[in-house]
Amino acid sequence: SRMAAWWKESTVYQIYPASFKDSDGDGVGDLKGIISKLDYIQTLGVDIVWLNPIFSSPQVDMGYDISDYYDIHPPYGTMEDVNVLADGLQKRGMKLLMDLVVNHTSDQHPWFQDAISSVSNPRRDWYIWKKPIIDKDGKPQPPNNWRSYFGGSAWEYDDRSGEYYLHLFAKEQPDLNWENVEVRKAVHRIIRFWLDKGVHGFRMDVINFISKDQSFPDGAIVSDSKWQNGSAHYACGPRLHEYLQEIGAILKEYNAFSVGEMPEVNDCDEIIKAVGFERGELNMIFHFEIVNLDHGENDKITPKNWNMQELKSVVSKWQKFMLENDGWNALYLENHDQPRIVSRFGSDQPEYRELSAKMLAAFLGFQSGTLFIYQGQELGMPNVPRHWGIDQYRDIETLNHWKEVVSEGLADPIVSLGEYRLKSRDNARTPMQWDGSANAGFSTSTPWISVHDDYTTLNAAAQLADKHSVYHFWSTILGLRKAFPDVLVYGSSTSFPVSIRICSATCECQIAAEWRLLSSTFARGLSHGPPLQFSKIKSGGIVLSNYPGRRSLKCISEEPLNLEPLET
Ligand code: TEU
Repeated sequence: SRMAAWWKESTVYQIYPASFKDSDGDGVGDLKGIISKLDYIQTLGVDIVWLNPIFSSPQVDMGYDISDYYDIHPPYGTMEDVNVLADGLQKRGMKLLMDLVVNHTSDQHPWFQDAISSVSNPRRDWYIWKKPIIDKDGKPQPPNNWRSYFGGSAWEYDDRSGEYYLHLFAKEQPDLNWENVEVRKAVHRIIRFWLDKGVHGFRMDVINFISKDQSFPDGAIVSDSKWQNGSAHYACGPRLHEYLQEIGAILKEYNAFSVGEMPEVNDCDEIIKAVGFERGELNMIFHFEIVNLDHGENDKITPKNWNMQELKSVVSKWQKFMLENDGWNALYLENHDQPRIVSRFGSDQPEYRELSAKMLAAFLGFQSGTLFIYQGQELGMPNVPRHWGIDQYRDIETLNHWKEVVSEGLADPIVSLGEYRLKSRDNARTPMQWDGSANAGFSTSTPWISVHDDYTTLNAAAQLADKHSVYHFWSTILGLRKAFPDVLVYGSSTSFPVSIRICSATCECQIAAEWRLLSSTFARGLSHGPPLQFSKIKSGGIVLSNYPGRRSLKCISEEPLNLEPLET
C-alpha cells in the first residue's frame, strides 16, 4: 500500500572524492578520476552517485568547511569536470547527488570574514555570537557548556569584539544563524544553483542541527568534563520543520532527492515530521542508532559492548515505524565517518572477511528502504591495518583526540591507537583499491593517506574477475531489489505473494560460525527477510539457501533455524 517513488527504488553509491581515483598523480582523488570509473559504478547496479563535498575549502574537515559554495576545490577539478561527470552519469541512466553543508561554513568563507570584521557589519548576525560569562577572576568564559564534536568548548573567543561564536564542529567551522532570513535565502540560492545545473538532489549535513534553542541553555551534566553534549538544545530544534519546509518546497519544484543526516535523535515520532510522505520536507534521513551501538557512554571512541538483540530491535523499530507511518528509511551501515563493517560487525580475519561482507550485504540489502553503499563496501574493505601509528591518521577528530587526551597523558597511547583502529573515521578513508599495482592503482604517486596493505589481493580488478566475489554478491542483491521491488524495497513482514529463489549459484553465502547469531536474527526475518534458510556446512560455516515451499516471508520469523547439512 506504500506509494511508489523513483527515489525509493534507487540505490546510492557514495564517493569520497579524495580517496576514490587520482587522475593526475598528485596523490589526491579527483573528478576526472571519478569520470574514468563510471562504468565500474554502473556495472555494480546503482542508480545515484553521492559525492562528499567537492567545493572550495581549506580542508580543515575534508571539505565540510566550505569557503565557496559556487566553486570546486582545485585539486578535485573544475566546474567543467562536474558538467562532464553529470553528463556521463546521465548517459548511463544515473543521477548525481551533492553534499549540502549549511549548518556551518568555513571561517574563511567571505560571509564569516565579514561577520568577524566588526560587530556592526551587516553579516555579523549571519553567525551566532554571544557575550562571555565573566568568571570570578574577571576572565571571559563561554556562554554555555556545549561541547564541540571535535573536542573542547563549542564556543571560540574573538578578542577583537570580546564575543564568542558558536562552532559545533571545529573552530574553523562557525555555525550559521538560521534565525536570520538572509542566511536562509542564501542557502536557497545555493540549492537552486546546483539544481539548475542538473544535480538531482542533496545529502544534507547535520541538517537537524540548524535550529538552536535561542536561550542557549547548558547541556545536562552527565560526566565530570567541563564540556557536555548540548544536543537537547539544537538537535531537531524549535524551527527545524519550518526551515525544512522552505527547502522542501524548492526540492519539490525540481522533483529532487533529499536525505538528511540527523545525529542525536532516535525518536521516530520526531523524525517522521521530517520524512512523512505528506510533510513536504525530506525524503529520508540517516539516523545514528545502529552506528552508535558500540559508542561508549559519553565518548564515541571508548568501546562499548552491544548485543544482537539490540541491533535487531533497532532495525525492527525503524522498519516497522516507517512502514506504518508512511515514512521512508535510508539504509546504511558505512560512510566516510564510520569504520568498515566487516571489521565492526563481522570479522576481518582472512578466513571470515569475505563471508562477513556478504552476510552484511544481505542483512542490509534485504531491508525496506533506499540503500546506500559506501565506496569499498562493495569489495568488503576492512579497517586500517593494526600496525598504523598516529602519523598515518589524517582525520581532525582523531588527531584532536590524540592531542587532547593522549598528549596530555590522560590516556595510554597504545590503548587509544587500538580504539582508533576500531572507530576512527580514517578507517573508511583509505584509498579505493582498484588493482594489485603500486598504490592499489589509486594514484601514480604517494596517496594523501596510506593505502591498506591488503590491496594486492583485495581489489576491484580481482573481484570483477571472480563471480563469487563480494562485488558480485552486492550486484546480485541490487539486481534482486530491481527484480522484486514489491518484496525487497517496499515489502513488509506481514505477507508476500512471491517466493524468491535467491541462492542459485550466484550467492552461496557462507557465514562464519561466530556469526550464526547475526544470521539467525536475519533468518528470522528482522522484519523483511526474503525466504532464506541457514544451513550448516562441514566447514563450520553456514550457507544461505532458498526457503523451499514457503509463500509468505512472515513464516520465517516463526520457524526455528534449520541447521541441516546442505547438499552441494
Ligand atoms: O558528521 C556529523 C556527525 O555528527 C558525526 O558523525 C561526525 O562525523 C563525528 O563522527 C562526530 O563524532 C557530518 C559529516 O558527515 C562529517 O564528515 C563532518 O565532519 C561533520 O558533519 C561536520 O560537517
